Amino acid sequence: MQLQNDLLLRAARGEKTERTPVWLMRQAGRILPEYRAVRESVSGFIELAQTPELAAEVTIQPVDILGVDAAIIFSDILVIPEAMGLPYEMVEKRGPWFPQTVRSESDLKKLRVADGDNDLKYVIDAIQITKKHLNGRVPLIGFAGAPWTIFAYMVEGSGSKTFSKSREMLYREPVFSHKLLQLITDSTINYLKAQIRAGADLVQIFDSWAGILGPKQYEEFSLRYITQICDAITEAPKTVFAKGAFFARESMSKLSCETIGLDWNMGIEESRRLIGPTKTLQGNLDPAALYGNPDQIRQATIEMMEQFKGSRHIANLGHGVYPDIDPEMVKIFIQTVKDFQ
Ligand code: 1CP
Repeated sequence: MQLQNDLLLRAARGEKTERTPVWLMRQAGRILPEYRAVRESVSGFIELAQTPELAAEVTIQPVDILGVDAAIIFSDILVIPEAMGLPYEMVEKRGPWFPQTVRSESDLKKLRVADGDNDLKYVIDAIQITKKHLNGRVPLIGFAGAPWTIFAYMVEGSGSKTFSKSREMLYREPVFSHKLLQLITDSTINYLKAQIRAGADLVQIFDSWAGILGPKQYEEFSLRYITQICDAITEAPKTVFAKGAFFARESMSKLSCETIGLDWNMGIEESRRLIGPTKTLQGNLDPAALYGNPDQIRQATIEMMEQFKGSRHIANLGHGVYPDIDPEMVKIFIQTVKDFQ
């Protein structure tokens, strides 16, 4: 189906656009009262994500209510470990928790390479329903976690400030670590290809825990696998967002992806210099800027837009929108991007 608004895809490919497209990481499941209403009708996050009609409904809410130029499918990066045989729970107000972890060869033997169409059928169904309901209004973004970030949760068993058990594994068991990372990578490639077949117009890889590795380990245990994914996915444009990986920007310019996401600690002009002119950059307003008053938000957004001006850009925050941000302030950010000349 022909898209009515394909700004995101054209900006990703480096084509001319009338204005800069804008969307927000974590736009679907956090800030909207309309989301919370749907969320309260089910037992929790997992039931919502596994009910395709409802997942499609909350995916489209930000398009209707906020006016963003893309939808992102409502799911989580942790559906991959589950599809590989490691189930998770979402503990209210605390986040993900895995009853079992993966720390030995015998744990590894219990895992399988996920098949996107079968093991993650509920996401694939949700994408198809979302595409139907969107009816070509805006592109739909599919996503997955980067292998290193997924590895960190599978070894640790939950979120963590330091992910010291996962990082311990890289030092003590590098061979085991590479085996697990390869298994996650193969699953992720299957999953992203299935998302694109189902209708995802662009895919984003979230390396949320990139910044806790040093530069050398980041090359060996993360970028190597992101490279495999980018090389394998040729069916749609790819965005790589590696939070905190300021040290890897030059290396990332060699990835076969169209767009690189910047967090708000990364200088815009410096990033453009390090990455070069051949990638689109996405980001990177400080999510906390949306706690400001409307004038402050407009000014911060214009300052950001001026620094990107003239080069390939998709406007976004530098990380996911915080759950207690007022949706009216998000609308001011979006409108300011749309009005920017
Ligand atoms: O918010 C959206 O737009 C909906 C889709 C979405 C996405 C893109 C969800 C739903 N999760 C994600 C990605 C995600 N999940 C990332 C990568 C992006 C980022 O860095 O923010 C990460 C690291 C996760 C893992 C995760 N899931 C956490 C973080 C825990 C930690 O270690 O700090 C948490 C709290 C979740 C739960 C979750 N995921 C999504 C929702 C709506 C929720 C809340 C669950 C609920 O409603 O109870």
